[in-house]
Amino acid sequence: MLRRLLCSAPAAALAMLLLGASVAWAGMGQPSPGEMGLQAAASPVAEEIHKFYDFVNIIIVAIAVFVLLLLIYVMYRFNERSNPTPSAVTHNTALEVAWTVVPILILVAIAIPSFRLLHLQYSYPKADLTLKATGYQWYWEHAYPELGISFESRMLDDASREELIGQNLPAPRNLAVDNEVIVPLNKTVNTLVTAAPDGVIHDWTIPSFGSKVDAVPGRITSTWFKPTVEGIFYGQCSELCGKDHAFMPIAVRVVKEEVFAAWTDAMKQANEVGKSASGEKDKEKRKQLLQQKKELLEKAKGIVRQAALEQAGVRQFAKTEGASQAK
Ligand SMILES: [Cu+2]
Repeated sequence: MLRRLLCSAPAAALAMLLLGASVAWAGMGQPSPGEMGLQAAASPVAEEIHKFYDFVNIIIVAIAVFVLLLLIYVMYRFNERSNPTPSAVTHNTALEVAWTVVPILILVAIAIPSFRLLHLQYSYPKADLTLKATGYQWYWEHAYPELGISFESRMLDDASREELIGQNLPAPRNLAVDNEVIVPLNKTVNTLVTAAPDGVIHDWTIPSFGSKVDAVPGRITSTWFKPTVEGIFYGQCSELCGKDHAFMPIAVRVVKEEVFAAWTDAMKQANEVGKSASGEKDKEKRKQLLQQKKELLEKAKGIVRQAALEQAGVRQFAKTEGASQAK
């Protein structure tokens, strides 16, 4: 009960106002225990979402407090004891105009920043990189059409997570995946999202980027983000899609530009070698090429692992410093 009370939006907003920070209680890139509010922002769109959320919360709290005070006043001033002969007035034109016009003005005040935010989300800036996410039952495929790279991302089972945790790499339950999406820091990424033609609707979401868009079979939808913080950012399929809906997380790792370049190089090479392996008729040679491909993929994984280790030492889960960094 107390928790529900604490989690109500006006209470949360009041708490935020008192604390002077909107994101202090939430982690960045993933949910944190006892979290209130939104996950910390790591992209321009997410920052604007936070500002809008705070703004609307202030209005909600003001209205709730106003109505509460009014009710208390009426209860004391107009109860039977203090006001034995009630007034017979039924109309007051000025008051009626006011209680119609004031809510309209409040709605207009909310609409203006709301449309501005919507415009920001749907006015795609020039992209530095295109990512394509395809939802399957029940995993994601991620591709970089310009670079000729593509791979599947599946949720890690407990044994694989334990292994990573043993190497001091964070691998949260129901969020960690085998192949993370790698993107460079401070670059605009346009994400094209779709689902398997014979599949169902999914939704590609990363809360800290303010990115959320349905993956619809036979259609391409899109969302953009420009990550402003290094690290790992998790999301989950956000459209009820079937029995394993809860087990198709999305993980995006933001790395330095040079790390991204090294990773794409290895992935591209692996791709080329893989192609020549499938065209190779000589069995022995093909085996060699496939081995080479495996080594290149391992190299790419190693680059990601190295970046992950460095990032894990730096920050970021449920810390206020992550939030101030994002501002
Ligand atoms: Cu799904």
